Amino acid sequence: MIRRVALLALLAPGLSCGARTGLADQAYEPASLYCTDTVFLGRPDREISLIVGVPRALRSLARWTITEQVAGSTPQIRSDGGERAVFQSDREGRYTVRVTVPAAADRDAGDGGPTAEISCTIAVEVRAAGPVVTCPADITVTPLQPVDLVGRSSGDRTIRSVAWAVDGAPAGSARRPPVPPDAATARFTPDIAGDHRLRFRVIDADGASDECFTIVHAVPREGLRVELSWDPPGTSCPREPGAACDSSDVDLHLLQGVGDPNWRTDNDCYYGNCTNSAGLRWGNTTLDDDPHLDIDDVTGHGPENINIFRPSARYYRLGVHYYSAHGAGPQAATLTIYCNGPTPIARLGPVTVTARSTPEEGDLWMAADVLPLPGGGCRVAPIARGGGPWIVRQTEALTTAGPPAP
Ligand SMILES: [Ca+2]
Ligand SMILES: [Ca+2]
Repeated sequence: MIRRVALLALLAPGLSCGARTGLADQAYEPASLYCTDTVFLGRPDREISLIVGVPRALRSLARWTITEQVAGSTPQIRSDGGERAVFQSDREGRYTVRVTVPAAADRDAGDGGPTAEISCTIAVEVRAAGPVVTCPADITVTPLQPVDLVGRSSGDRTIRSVAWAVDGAPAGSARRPPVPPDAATARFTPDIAGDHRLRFRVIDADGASDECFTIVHAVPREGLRVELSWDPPGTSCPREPGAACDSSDVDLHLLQGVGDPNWRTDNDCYYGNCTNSAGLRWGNTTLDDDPHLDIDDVTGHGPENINIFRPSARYYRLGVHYYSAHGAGPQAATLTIYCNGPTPIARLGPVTVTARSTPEEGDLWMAADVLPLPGGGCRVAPIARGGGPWIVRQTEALTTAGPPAP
């Protein structure tokens, strides 16, 4: 809204004092000033342009002054006498700026009598802007491939905290946050395949906050990838202590060949032989068809992953062994199987396994036989007995033939 300050009342004394006798034959220009009611918004220590309406004949005569200011502030205003001025202040709050002009252009032509002036005021609100954050673009990597993240933020106030966190993750992920979790620059490692949604959040000294998200797509490239997790995922000890925390140790096994009791031999990829860089040598002389166990999780709930980049065209058998409870009870194990792609071919479980006094007495769940297909993909044949999962004690699996090939 525009407010017109028409000051005929102020003009009257000027007219009556005879100050403009030199221009007696010239029509008087009505002096008027336009000040907006709209509050001008600025930010601390940043210039803001102010404008009012000044009659053309007075445009070099405007006087801009700050009449109300925030305690302790040092506002500044700069003008060349025209209808525009530049304002800046260092503190948040409300300021009043007065613009004053002579009542008419010929004010100095008179007899030294009192000079009539007109003025109006405008309001300026200086307000700090809260943080605005920017996240890195979404990115696609393979599982366990680290991603360097840089979150950016801008704002007027001091930043009190920044944090990276896992906002969403595939089922079975341990949801470990980027490292360090309290810095703008951090590194994240997706522990399993799927979409990991990361949140970057910034809070300033005034409590204002902003957040943004980056999705890390972890897409497996292996011809066969098996992920094992057990309940409840993401509560490994001692990294994330809590009520649900325990250090149960369940192990993933991948057997080449089906039917023979070859568990815990070099026909079985497991923690005892499959984690180091040398690994096992299966198939032909190339490394592509050799198995690898990414992680042996001994203090919580997985995941454990076994991969073969280019598996052979033969059956592999998947086993889950509850090695040691470490004081925890039975665990519900889940397997997720990928073959040449981002989408799981199969999910098996959850199946409850139990640990006993020795690892050899612990449950071994013979979960499924998997046949990689020549054109990519796999055939997954879950193993069942009596309508339920096929579970034996490990000692039995080591000495007797297992279920037959599909
Ligand atoms: Ca383990
Ligand atoms: Ca090989």
